[in-house]
Amino acid sequence: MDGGGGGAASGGSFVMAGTAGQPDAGGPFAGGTFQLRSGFWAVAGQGTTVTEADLAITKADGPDPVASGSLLVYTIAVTNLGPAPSPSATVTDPLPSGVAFVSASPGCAHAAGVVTCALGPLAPLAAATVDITVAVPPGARGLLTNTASVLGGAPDPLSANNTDSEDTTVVLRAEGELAHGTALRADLAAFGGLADVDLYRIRQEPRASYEIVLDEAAGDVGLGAGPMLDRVGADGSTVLQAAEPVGSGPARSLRLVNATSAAVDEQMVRVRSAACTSDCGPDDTYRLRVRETTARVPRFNNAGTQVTVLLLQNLSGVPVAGIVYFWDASGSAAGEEPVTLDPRALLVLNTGTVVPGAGGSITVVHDGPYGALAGKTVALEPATGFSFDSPLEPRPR
Ligand SMILES: [Ca+2]
Ligand SMILES: [Ca+2]
Ligand SMILES: [Ca+2]
Repeated sequence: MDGGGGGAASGGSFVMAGTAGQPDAGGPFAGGTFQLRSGFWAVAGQGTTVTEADLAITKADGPDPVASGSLLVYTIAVTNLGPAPSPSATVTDPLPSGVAFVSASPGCAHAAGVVTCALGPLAPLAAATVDITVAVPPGARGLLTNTASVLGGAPDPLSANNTDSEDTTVVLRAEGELAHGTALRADLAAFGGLADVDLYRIRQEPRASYEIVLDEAAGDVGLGAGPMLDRVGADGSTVLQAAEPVGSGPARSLRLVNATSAAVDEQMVRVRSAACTSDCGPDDTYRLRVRETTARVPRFNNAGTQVTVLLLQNLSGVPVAGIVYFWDASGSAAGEEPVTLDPRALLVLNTGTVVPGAGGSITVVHDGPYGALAGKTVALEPATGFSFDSPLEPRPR
């Protein structure tokens, strides 16, 4: 049917008289209403008007891998593969649990963890793209999977391409590394209203102890239950040890003792706030200071008739537990002795009972605050009445 002349007919009703058929395909068709499909080769078929529009969605992410506590952008593209125009296209994207919505392209709205984007009409072979920016939770690690789907305003002959999933690997991000002498200030601000988690790496040398003090908590960090300071495992979340309050304020002290003969590299120190779980900002700050608390006495000697006595005094108001390590002149382990000291107590240890006949140096690791222990060794030579003192001092680093 033709509207006449050289142009294509458009609009209007056409009446097909007689019997439509395609003899070599087995026709004729029974009578009824016929519509024309578009295209150069017009095909007559029976049924409703052909308005099928095959929408297809693809989802991409960036960056991947993404660091915990940073922003992740999902890019969603919808293409109309035709043949008919799609009067509308709506993308629905339920965000992975834990992430926080930050922003999205115009036409998108966020409610209760679901982003919905109205893309408007799409002509055949036209495409539309939207970006959705989310915040990855601080302290998170693992895999995020996000599936988005599209629904068009026209019948879609192929539903398999109406959803697409994207995986994103989240790697744990540490703020930095702590070591003896570290003094830093940081905040608990995070993207998307999430609760911040600050993670710090710390290398614990063999047979060494450390104190990490968090103080000068400002803003919300100092409110309510105050800051939370923990030693955590390599996963950044398994709590191995919680800090103790210092006094009645928000200051905290975390004291680490590595009593093993191997360095511990994988553990981390974690800072969070009990008070601001959703509204922390750049004004919510704290100070972190690190001291190695391992102490050292350069000399003891139990050779011959000499006997060395170790005196340790707990200068602090808290009980202190520690281990005294004896090292021979070549630096090899010669013995060890656990010690406990009540607040302000004095301990006298005859080292001749622990490492008889040996001589060398002593180190002391303990779970007390930095500077909690004072002491010295006194080497006595009974034959001459001569004595020699060596002071306990911080281990040089
Ligand atoms: Ca489709
Ligand atoms: Ca990916
Ligand atoms: Ca932070």
